[in-house]
Amino acid sequence: YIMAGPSLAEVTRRYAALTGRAPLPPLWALGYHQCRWGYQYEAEFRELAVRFAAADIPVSALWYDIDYMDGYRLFTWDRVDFPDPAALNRDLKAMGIRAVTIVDPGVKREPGYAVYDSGREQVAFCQTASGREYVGKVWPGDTVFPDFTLETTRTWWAGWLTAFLRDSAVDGVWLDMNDPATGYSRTEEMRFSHGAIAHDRYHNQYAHFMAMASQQACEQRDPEGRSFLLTRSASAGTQRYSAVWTGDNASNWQHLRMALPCSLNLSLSGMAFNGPDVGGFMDDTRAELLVRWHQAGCLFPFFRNHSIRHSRPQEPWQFGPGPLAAIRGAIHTRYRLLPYLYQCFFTHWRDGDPVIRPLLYHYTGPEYVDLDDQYLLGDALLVAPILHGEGQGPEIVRADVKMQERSVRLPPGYWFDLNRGEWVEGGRLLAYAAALDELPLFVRDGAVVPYYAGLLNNSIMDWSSIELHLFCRKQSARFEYLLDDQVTRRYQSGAYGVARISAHLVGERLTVAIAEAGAYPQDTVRFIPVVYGRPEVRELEFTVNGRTITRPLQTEQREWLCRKWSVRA
Ligand code: NBV
Repeated sequence: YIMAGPSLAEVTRRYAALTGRAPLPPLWALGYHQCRWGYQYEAEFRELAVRFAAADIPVSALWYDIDYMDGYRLFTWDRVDFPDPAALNRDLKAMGIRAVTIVDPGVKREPGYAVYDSGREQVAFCQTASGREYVGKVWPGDTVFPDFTLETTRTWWAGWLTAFLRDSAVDGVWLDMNDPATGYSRTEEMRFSHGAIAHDRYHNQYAHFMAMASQQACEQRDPEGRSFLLTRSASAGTQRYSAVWTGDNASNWQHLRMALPCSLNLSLSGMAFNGPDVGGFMDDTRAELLVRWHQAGCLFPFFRNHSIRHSRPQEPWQFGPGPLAAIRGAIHTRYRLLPYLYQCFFTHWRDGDPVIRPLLYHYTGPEYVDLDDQYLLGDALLVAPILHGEGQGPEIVRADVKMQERSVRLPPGYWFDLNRGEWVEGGRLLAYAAALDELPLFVRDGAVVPYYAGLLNNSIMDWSSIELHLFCRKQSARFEYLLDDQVTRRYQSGAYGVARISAHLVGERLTVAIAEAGAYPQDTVRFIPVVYGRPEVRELEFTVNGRTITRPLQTEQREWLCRKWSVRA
């Protein structure tokens, strides 16, 4: 296939059209996720929910790594450590916290274990050239591998997984070791189609077919709803079934810096829903690194804190009140901007544009070509995280506060600095210093940023009122807000609408017009305009679906509204 473009955006969109676009995720999957290899007891999960609430940090999902299983047997629970997983997960869900379990492909080779027996009976496992079951060595010991390239195997797998998700009240599936990792056994000997097809043919697609089978399970379990899967390996097109994370990184600054180009390249390669292990997986993280990692990652499509067993624990509260406040700020920023993030996913699904983008996606010039330490969320928000620690780069002290400095490439035009609350002129490289609790964040002139202003309570959110944060310096602002039920897959058959929003300022008057069209009921969302950086505005002329009201702007709406993220709640 040749994708002629000519622009990077056109190439990306065409590639996405060819290989498929990521569907809209369930809203909870866009929140903050807490994971760790080593969480092992029911009490730990209950305690996590309590600690998050006490720390005033929303969390949308808790993750079960391999230790929840009985002897690493797929689709089982260790009933000593988790006597009633369904009850536990239902309790968590009532608090707005979903459960995600790891599911590896390897099935314990153990006659009498029902999953193995039924797979063997259906000839569902990969074979060697001589027609024997291919045996690897993974967590449960001798392990066989489903041949996901066979439709019959996918159906068999989906049957087991559907029952498991339903019976244990689990909402998301984490696909690991699907590269496939076979331990000490030679991977090349694993063949497909009852031994007829050599390993190489499907090596790179093993995870792809596993994701396909697993998504089938999610849809069987909830035919109307949206699935959430996360996979370590993937191939072109896997984005149709699963999100991707970037695997086992390490807790150091170099890996934090690498997370940006890694996620941006995945994004350009169609994998719209992706992100790294925030905080770093291997080795011990540290306070400053953990904070900066949360800031860098809080606007990535996928946002999960994960670490290896026996490493230093890295939940947000592990390093005392200062780092906790800074991490809380980053996570709150995420939740406040969820409506904007959701819109970015929606346009990805509709048009193929990635959720996060290198600046090169929208701006041409040699200065953008190698720029991989800052990124755009959608086309309006520029994120330039601090990627070095104390003593590693330029540092200044302002009013007794230590700040790390970096340069930010601001494209031409005006940008609103969300930390300082002021307009800055772009078209230049800006030296920018940020305290530990600051993430350098800029909004383009002419942008509308949909913003969640309600209560923060894990994944329980009410999106019936949405603030429209308007950034008009020289430009009028425009936005297409896509409307749908946010729960089902009906948007895929056209059941969505669009609210066309435009805003401009003349003298003291702000004029905002919203016109809804398309296959979705009108007036389901109450939009509330909020203006940034224009203190002279006194009056609002607001037209929604043909009805106009004119009224003085409330003080709150006239003021600069970007309070520090953490106090916004
Ligand atoms: O299941 C344990 C880990 C998991 O935590 C990690 O995220 C995966 O990338 N898994 C790898 C297997 C351990 C390999 C050393």
